[in-house]
Amino acid sequence: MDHGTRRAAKMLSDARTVLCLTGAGVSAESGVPTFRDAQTGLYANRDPMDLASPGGFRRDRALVWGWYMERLARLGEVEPNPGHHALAELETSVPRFTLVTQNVDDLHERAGSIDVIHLHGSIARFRCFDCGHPYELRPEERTAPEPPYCPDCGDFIRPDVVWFGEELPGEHLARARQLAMEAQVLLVAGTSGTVFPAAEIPYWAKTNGATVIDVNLEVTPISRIADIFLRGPSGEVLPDLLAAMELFAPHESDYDDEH
Ligand code: BV8
Ligand code: ZN
Repeated sequence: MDHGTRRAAKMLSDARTVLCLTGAGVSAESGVPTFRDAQTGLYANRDPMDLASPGGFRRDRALVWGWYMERLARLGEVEPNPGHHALAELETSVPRFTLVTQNVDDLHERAGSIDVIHLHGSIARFRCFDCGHPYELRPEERTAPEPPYCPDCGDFIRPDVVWFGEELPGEHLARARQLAMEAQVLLVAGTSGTVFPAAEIPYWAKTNGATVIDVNLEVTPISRIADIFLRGPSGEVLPDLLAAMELFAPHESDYDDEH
């Protein structure tokens, strides 16, 4: 086991409050392409930042709707990976553990994570663009070329995600900020730290004196401020981290000696 993993495991074992921030890199190993991965086919030369925006939807709702329906269909074919499962298990061994994610998939929940904050919404939820009326998509509407209409006001139905230029859900961001200010350890995994305000979380944690552990394939602005940078795929590094924590877990024998 490398020194960084051992140090990170010790910090996590000793911590009572841990906040975990994940990005698209955690879902990448389940086969969900990250936001920046080359868009495929029809979307190959489209800027995801434009597709994931109100203007993009208003300009070409059929194109944006098709992109989301394709991503939603792909989500139905993938499973949580060992990185998701490791985080779900970590939640059971840390007294206060919350997972805040930028991801719009449900893989953390499917792996068993309970206290999950979705900063950017959910690709499997829908609402009216104008009046916000929640909408249950019918199966046949998933393959329709255009989004359905809102039964209340007649505007178009859209994915209940936060698009670029749109505000994040205030209560989720406020809770994430509060937890970042209280956390003893912030564990970051699979994010480039380039999308704001989610990318502020590591800086809030640092301000509060938290130990920041970053798990990524590449060096990012977060790695640079992290106390421990564990380079590697989250699907391997996170389970290794969990296994390493066993070294510091109180064992029966520890108690026997005392009694
Ligand atoms: C807002 C939902 C303002 C849609 C997404 C400063 C402050 C506030 C805003 C801004 C600001 N500066 C700029 C802005 C505007 C903008 C922004 O941040 N732009 C950036 C690009 C410069 N922010 C916004 O517009 C936000 N809104 O602040 O509004 C406002 C204020 C008042 C009133 C009105 C408005 C809204 C941002 C939310 C956008 N929506 N998702 C959808 O998914 O369809 S963000 C989207 O990008 C995804 O959620 C994703 O998480 C995120 C990042 O993209 P990815 O690259 O895919 O993922 P990530 O960055 O996490 O990178 C992948 C990483 O994983 C890489 O580092 C890679 O190395 C690593 N990796 C890959 N494989 C693995 C791995 N690591 C480990 N293991 C592996 N196997
Ligand atoms: Zn409506």
